[in-house]
Amino acid sequence: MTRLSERVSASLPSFVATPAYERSGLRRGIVHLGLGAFHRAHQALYTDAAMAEGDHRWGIAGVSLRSKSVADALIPQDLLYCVLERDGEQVSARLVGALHAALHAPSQLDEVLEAIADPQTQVVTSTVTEKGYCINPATGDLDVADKSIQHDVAHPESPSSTIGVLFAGIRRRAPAAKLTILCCDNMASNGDTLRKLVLQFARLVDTATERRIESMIAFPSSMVDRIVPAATSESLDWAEERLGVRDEAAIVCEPFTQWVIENRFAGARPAWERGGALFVNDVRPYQAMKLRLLNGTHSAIAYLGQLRDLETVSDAMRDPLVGPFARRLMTEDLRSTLAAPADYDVLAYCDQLLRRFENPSLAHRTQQIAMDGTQKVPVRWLPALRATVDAGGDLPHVERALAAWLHYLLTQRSDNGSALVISDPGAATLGARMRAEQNTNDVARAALGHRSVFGEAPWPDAFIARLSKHLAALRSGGVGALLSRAFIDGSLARQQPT
Ligand code: CS2
Repeated sequence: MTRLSERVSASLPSFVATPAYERSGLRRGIVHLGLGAFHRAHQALYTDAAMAEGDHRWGIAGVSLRSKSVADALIPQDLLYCVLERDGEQVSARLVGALHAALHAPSQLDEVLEAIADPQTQVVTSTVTEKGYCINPATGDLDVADKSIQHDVAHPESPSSTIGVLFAGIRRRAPAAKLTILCCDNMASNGDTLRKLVLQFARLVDTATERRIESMIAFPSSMVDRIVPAATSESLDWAEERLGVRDEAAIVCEPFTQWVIENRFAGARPAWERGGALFVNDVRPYQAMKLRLLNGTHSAIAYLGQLRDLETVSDAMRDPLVGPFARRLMTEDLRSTLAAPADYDVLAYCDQLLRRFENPSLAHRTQQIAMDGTQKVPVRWLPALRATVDAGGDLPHVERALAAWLHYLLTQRSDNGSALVISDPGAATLGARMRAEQNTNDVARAALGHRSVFGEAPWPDAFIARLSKHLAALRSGGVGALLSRAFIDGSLARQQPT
């Protein structure tokens, strides 16, 4: 089968929209760290739209910080790839032309640092996942015990971590050159958080650069949203059938996309609003809404789904226990903890989210979302839970979801006994703490004592007792006992108008 390239792009089927600008004029204006599927299906598309009217300044130098596989897939394709948006039988597609380079930091570090230092680079964006920032999830501080941070502090010219690479690139920039660093990962106040991490790193290495970061670099926050399952051989084959060419970097994702960006840039920026991005003064209400309602529910679906051997989110949504539970977790518990952005119909937003989760054509694996829970849970569930239980209240669904996550880490088995793959570097110590205890009350206390996830402050006894009860239900009868009919029906009854 012919491989996608500039040469064959003219013969793509007519349902594939192609870049509305001349790629030969493309200049580099953005460096992106973390060239995974999410960036390629999200920010790169907005950048394509921003260049549609001939502003060629925003070509993206995409950087992979670990694996070379994305660069290897893209380079033979002249850095072109397709995004196929799929909902049921409906498909639309776009050929994306915004990439200017695909770099592999471990083998091309100098080129990466030069790209960040280049005065034409106005914006650095990042999607490196939560754990890619070497953050202590409970405090939001740089994890100075992390091996890659320790290495990069000792050898700041040859960094391997995201923070170390950012710092080394900034250090090479001309002192008066402004720059905007835009974090696009699922963390609350992600811009402020990244700024804090970079400054904490700089303080350990060189305070002159620290001062320059403080005065010359803007770190706006942003909320990003699009469900982008990892590519599989099936999704690549499916794309090939539709495209008539082989695209090793093709992405199949949902049609929905959203990007809300804090309007705080140090220099020039692409006109991402042409692709539908919304620029606002305060992104925090949008972030809280998305992180709690979408990502919070996603994580619950992921752990319950894993325990019940449900492979995808849409399988879980069809499950008679998990589906109704997910709806209530979102619309009752999590919604009650939010101050929504002005003029936002949160219930309509929830309905839309649940429909997105039901999309049967996405094959979004629960195992993918279940990854890195020790980073995700503190962002998605714990702020709401902490505020509620400290005020003497409860969040019955979130508390059950938390018990399910702990049980999943503890047993590493589904309710049917199949072995589960736990992919979370932070989970081993938490799992070991729990396994050292016998009765569920001690297990709950041991887990909540894991400070890098659950924070320093003690959790109320009443909450620990409830968590212990849920762990006991899971131990005796799995998810079926945790989400008993009586509970599901009871929470349904609570929802009825009186
Ligand atoms: C998911 C997110 O994998 C996960 O943890 O919850 O990647 C989610 O699909 C996106 O944030 C949707 O915008």
